[in-house]
Amino acid sequence: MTADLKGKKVLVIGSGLSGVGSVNLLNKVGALPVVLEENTKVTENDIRNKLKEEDRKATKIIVGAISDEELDEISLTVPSPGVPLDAPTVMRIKEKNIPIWSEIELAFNFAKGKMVAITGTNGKTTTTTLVGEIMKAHFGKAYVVGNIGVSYAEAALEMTDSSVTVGEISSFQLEAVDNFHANVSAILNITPDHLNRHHTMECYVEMKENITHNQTKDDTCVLNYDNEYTRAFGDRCPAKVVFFSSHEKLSNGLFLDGEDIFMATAGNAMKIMNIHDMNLVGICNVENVMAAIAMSLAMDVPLATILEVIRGFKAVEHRIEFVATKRGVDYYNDSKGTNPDAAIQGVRAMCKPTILIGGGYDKGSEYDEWIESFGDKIKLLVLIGQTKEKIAECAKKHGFENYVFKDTYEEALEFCTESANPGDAVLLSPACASWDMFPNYETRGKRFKDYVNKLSD
Ligand code: UMA
Repeated sequence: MTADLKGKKVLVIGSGLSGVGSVNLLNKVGALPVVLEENTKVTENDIRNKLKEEDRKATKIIVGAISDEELDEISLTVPSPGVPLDAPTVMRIKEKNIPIWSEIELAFNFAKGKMVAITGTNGKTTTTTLVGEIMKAHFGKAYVVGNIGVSYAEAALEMTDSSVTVGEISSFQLEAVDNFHANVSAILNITPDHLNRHHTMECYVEMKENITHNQTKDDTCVLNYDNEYTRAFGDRCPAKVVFFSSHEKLSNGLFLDGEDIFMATAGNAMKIMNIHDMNLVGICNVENVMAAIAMSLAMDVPLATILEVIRGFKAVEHRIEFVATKRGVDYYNDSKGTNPDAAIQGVRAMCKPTILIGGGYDKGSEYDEWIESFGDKIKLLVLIGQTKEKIAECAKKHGFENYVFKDTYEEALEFCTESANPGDAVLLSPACASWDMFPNYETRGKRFKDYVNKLSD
């Protein structure tokens, strides 16, 4: 524990997962949390209900704007990851020289044990989950936190000196770090993303490289040799670098040769597994697995344990579940993506041009963030169900016009198959519940799988 916030007023901006977790930690360490929610559609009552029961009384809630007088009483600010550091409120905070910590900085200051931190444009969630499973197999328990949808702050105070934490860390979370220090880190890949937030590719790359903040040669950073940004970072990286490559035989690090993964030290390569021994498909998953092996070895987990976990690691049914490759097209069933947040994870897991099936029962969700997550990845959106017009309106608002409406599920599936080219992916990740057309999401997912499995090769 490196910070004493007892009796200090700490401003938490945002009342989402990260804000709720930060408030919980702050209350427990005797700080006086103030939540600022700038979305005026949300009521004070909504926020109070989202907070943990024990935090409701002691937390001051402000909806809308914070006054200068109120700001003058603040000792520290913790903006949620979704709050840009050039947002007007944050600019006022900077002018007043009030320190700013991201949620992971707040959490790290109170956390204990070892930290494995994973970033990258794609593959973070799968890799974090896999490394989490490997750590659990070896150490008995591991905290899996961060961008994966679990607040690091909320878990931090439970940790002990022997804890192991695996964090999926986004570029947003790395914007305001100071003491944050991972024992083992990884940058899986960097391709253009979130440029509206970071403005330039240089800034985005710099934020990703911040995962090595405070690392020294006693620490390890796992980097992708095939990616121009991460390969170049190898020369400047403050930690000991372990590269992985799916394209080149390395003399040090992990690489793919044919269908086998090798581990090389000083030019001596040893085969460690065949890619058919894992249940994950696609070259990006081979890369994720190589990165996971490198990180786990750096955490001193025996290779045999690592390989055993990888062999048994499967996507959960209906959750970004790989179904089959038919005529060069990969089909994924994410029927469990029943809300925009979950469906964002589905989009993020894709590493090929993707045709997406969306829409379903109207739960009154907002689809803006989901549409924004499409980037260049989603080439076509096939809309079904009650929400199709609402989603189309939202897509248009965000400049995404490549959508079609289909009246039945079968028509949607057939249209996807006709429209996909070899090298594409088709993803069912509707961002909506299924109840307008199906009894449940399992039925929706099963019918997708049945359809795909009957397609000829
Ligand atoms: N808000 C303000 N002012 C602003 C901006 C937002 O008050 O200027 C308020 C919003 O009205 C809302 C709240 O802040 O009430 C939302 O905060 P948030 O967007 O940070 O969302 P959280 O629910 O706290 O979730 C965040 C991460 N969200 C983002 O980075 C956008 C989650 O990652 C993460 O799982 C969670 O913390 C726990 O750590 C999601 C994500 O989309 C999955 N991440 C991006 C990605 O993966 O591409 C980076």
